[in-house]
Amino acid sequence: MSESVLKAKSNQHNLVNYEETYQNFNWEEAKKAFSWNDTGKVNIAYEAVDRHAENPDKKDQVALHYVALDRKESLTFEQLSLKSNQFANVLKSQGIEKGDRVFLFMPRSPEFYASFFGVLKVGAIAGPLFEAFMEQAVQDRLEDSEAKMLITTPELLSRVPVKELPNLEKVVLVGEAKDISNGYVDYHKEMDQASDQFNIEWVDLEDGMLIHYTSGSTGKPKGVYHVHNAMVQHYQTGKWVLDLQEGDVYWCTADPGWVTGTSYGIFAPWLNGVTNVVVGGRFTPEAWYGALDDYNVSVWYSAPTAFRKLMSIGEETVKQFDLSSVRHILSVGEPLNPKVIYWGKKAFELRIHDTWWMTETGAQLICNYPSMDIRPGSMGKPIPGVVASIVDDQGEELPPNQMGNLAIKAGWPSMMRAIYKRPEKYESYFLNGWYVSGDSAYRDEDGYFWFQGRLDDVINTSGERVGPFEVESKLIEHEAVSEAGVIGKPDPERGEIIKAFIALNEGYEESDELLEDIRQYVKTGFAAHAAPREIEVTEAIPKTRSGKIMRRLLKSRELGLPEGDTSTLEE
Ligand code: 6R9
Repeated sequence: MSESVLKAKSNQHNLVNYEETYQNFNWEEAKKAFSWNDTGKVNIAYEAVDRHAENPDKKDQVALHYVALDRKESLTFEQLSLKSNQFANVLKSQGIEKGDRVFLFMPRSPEFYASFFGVLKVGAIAGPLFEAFMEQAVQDRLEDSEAKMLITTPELLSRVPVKELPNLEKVVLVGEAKDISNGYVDYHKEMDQASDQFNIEWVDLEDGMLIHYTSGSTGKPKGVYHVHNAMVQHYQTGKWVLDLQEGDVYWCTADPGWVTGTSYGIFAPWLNGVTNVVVGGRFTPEAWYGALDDYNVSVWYSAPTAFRKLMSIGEETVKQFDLSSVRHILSVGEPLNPKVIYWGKKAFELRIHDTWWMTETGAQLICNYPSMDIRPGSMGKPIPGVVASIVDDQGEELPPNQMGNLAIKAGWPSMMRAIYKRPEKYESYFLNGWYVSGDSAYRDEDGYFWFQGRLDDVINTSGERVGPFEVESKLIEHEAVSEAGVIGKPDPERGEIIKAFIALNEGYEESDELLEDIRQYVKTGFAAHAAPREIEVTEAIPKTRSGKIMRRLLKSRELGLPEGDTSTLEE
């Protein structure tokens, strides 16, 4: 691994000169791309769908390719526009008004996307939930948001404690609904009767659009509240970072229950008028490579956990598919290990571009651009229009190469506008004009940002600060290791010792020799103090649905403590 910089490959990208754009760009300028700049009328659903449906050159272009085990379907921009109009009419007839919270608890499907835009078209606020949530998780979110309506399927209804939710007036059932009595609405029946013409509700740029619940390190999930204005940044990052161009076929693997699945699974591609692929059902390498191949995907946005899984399967599987259409790959959600980038270079002959942002930030903030040199392990640089820095606990900026709080100058377009009903929680994110992310990082002399860890996960062993990610990254470079999760385990002598949980690649058996070899590998290849004193082999590392290693859970299991909120745990 001697290369330390990966150069940009020019012929397949729209290369934006980063330094120049950073100097000259302002968000006011970006607004000129939108119809509302001329008409004064705003709704993100109009800009993402109806605008293309009204354009004779665009309306018959496929907006959505949907594929799951038992279903395959495509919708043009015009069809998506008409279907969401129909659903907007259903919502109106059921008494939904501007500002109401309407939650969606269902698998990805064409109905999901039609409903989602229907909700936005009436000016209501959408709340997408992961389909795998169990009863308590559903209840917490519907209760806190005082949702008036839920759109779900008959299968998932058993996980909705309707009687415990006094604000919930209507439940729309998508699918064979048996018992349609008061309060329940049959999606297909109502859709069949609804007009496909609808006068969209024009809203204000600062009106509510979306709530995503996200777990903190303590307490109940927080309702992160976003407004229509976010579209400016979804659109612009779609151009700069996703490099979306006319004729692209784009696939973001994220579920809309996660912010990546809305900002970049819905808004960025459709605001840019690009064909969007949605793959339902479970992850298998064959299904994923198959989707890239079948739909000739050109731009692919996924997460390190998925890349690592594909990497562990080996290159033989890759070779069974024609992936030559893919020209740009991106990653988000957790640190992108250098090893994964080098694998990507080999497997796809492409760089994987890391991007950093959060539910609270609404859109990408620190990224690797197609035009930039990539330093594997770095998240890249702030996008134009965004000022990022490293600050101390008083909010004072730190010089290069010093680790501190990763912070962003408050005020970018897609920033959350509230934590629902918790103003003091919202305020607690800001310090001295900075939005403080809760991540620790440093910036090098050339302005590249390097992620170190969530602040609450940093390990202190014998006075040395160790970021679990760096140890995990090293561990998975060992040929036997496929996944790793690292925690600090309290130790009377050292404060904490490093304990690693690992999953082994196929063909490897656990043995004392192997574990010692892995330990030595970290010790000699990374740092002696960072070598795990304890290594435990497990089947799988617990992760959130968005692919983050749940170190908190590893730790409470290790210490025999209550597991706390596990609603975002992947099965
Ligand atoms: C979009 C999203 C946010 C947290 C964030 C950080 C971690 C995200 C990352 C990354 C290292 C990256 N994170 N991207 N860490 N490198 N490129 O993931 O939102 O689910 O709210 O998570 O995820 O710790 O603070 P969210």
